[in-house]
Amino acid sequence: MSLHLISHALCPYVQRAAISLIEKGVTFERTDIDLSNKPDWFLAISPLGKTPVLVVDGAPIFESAVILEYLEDTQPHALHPHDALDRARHRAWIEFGSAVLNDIAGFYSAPDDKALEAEVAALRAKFLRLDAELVEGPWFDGHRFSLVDVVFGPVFRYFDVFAAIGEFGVFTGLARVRAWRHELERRVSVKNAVSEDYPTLLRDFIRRRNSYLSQIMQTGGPKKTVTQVRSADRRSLDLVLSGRSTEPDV
Ligand SMILES: N[C@@H](CCC(=O)N[C@@H](CS)C(=O)NCC(=O)O)C(=O)O
Repeated sequence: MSLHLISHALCPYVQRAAISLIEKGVTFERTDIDLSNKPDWFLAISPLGKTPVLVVDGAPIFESAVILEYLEDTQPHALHPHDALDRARHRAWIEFGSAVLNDIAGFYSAPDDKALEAEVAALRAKFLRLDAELVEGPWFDGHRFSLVDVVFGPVFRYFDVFAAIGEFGVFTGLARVRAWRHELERRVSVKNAVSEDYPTLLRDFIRRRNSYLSQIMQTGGPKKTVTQVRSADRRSLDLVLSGRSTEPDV
């Protein structure tokens, strides 16, 4: 069987497929395309004009969640739980991961400080939910690396670049999420799902957005924004957290 992943260097949905393929030890070819100048051959096989597409023996499959399911159906080293109810729960959290990616896009595209604060609050609310969901590490499902981990590897990767731009307080005090993030950034499959120049490419991409985050990149960290976010967030934080971290993070 020949597997060819049609990819974009920064796309988090592509990374899902790449991480799964690496975890499963499957050989695959990968071709990056320019999404601002989509080749005709790509448009011919991608009905929504989006990456990823996985071409299986010449047959294209689109939508990352579907690609992940296909790889579960056909390749070794299951990343989904065996039990149907557990699988349903994992699928739901994969969907949640896509909602987090939408908030991340909102964050780096926010036109002004108010919009950025709203996106930080939305992200933080989602990670608070996740923190409550995580029970024992190192992975989402305890000792078993699963597709939910596959999906959150690319999510957390964004925040390594955001952290170099400013302190946004998204993960402050969320000990379980932070521990999970730390494990995921060290996982070989997660690391190898992007090229070494990913941080540079992402910074260039953010700079070109002409968003509030692009401005912060040029003028320095958003100290005022963080203070405002923290005070707005304090009540929900106090309800949820038993310990408080003062470490700077994103
Ligand atoms: N629901 C899709 C989302 C894929 C997606 O949004 N891909 C982006 C890049 S990360 C894309 O190709 N965007 C190009 C466009 O929308 O024109 C999936 O899970 O595969």
